[in-house]
Amino acid sequence: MYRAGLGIFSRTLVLLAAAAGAPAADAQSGWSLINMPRGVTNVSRKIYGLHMMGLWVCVGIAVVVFGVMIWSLIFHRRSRGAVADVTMVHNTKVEIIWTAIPVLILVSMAVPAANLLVRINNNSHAQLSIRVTGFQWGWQYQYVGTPVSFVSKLGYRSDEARELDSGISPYAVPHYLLTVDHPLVVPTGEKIRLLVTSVDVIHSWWLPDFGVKKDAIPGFINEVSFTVDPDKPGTYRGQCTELCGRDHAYMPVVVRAVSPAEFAAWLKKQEALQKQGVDISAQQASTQTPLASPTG
Ligand SMILES: [Cu+2]
Repeated sequence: MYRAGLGIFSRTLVLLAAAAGAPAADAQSGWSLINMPRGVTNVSRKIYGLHMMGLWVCVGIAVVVFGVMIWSLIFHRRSRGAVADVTMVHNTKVEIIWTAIPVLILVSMAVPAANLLVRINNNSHAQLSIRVTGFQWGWQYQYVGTPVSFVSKLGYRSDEARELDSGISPYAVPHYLLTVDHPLVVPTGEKIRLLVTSVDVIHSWWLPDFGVKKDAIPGFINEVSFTVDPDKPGTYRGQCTELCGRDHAYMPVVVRAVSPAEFAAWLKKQEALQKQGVDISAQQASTQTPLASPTG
């Protein structure tokens, strides 16, 4: 019997063990496994940079504060004959200094953070718009201005393995709970705008490698955009990140980024299928067998 919770717990342990033992050879190994990913978009790298800057500022503050504290505890303790120095109590000069320094630190972090927020929210000049609709439990993608629309649900193998008493080890399923039957396909190097909404409860479309996380709220359309690096085609995986009910853990987000030429060919094929009245969502995608599939 395999339970999802247990699987995730042991997977986390394996990741932590790998992180502690393995050298940081690339972005997806060693200590970087417990950090956020650098990602494959300009925005995701800027978010990563901001996060690292924040981390090092915190480390610096911790070293200084705990250093002074530990030094005081050891060298100025009462058993050593230390007597409390009260000259600093209600000392205006000292109070100005220890107010001004944190303010300066906060402002120096807030300026780049605000700049990045403005940049993240710039959804203008998108080359392609896709409507993303969350539902219990999956995603519907509709390519605006085309008849192409399909539903993306948990991959067949993951779905089978997650059943109680399925007898299938999650370890035997590649990308367990992170595969779908029909991934979203986007071109690299082009600005994609997502119009995110929901038809039932609040979901959230999250793709860490793109630096994208947007709530899908019924009755609202939220905008978000991203541009995948032209030299980074591939399959990227995320999840719904708003607790949305029983199967919240079983509605992953999978995006396949391909070259613009490959995308144009794919879109043309989907349009032709749709015109013939073929239900793309009902088709058995090649992703159902993720072992050998390049689309997975
Ligand atoms: Cu959800």
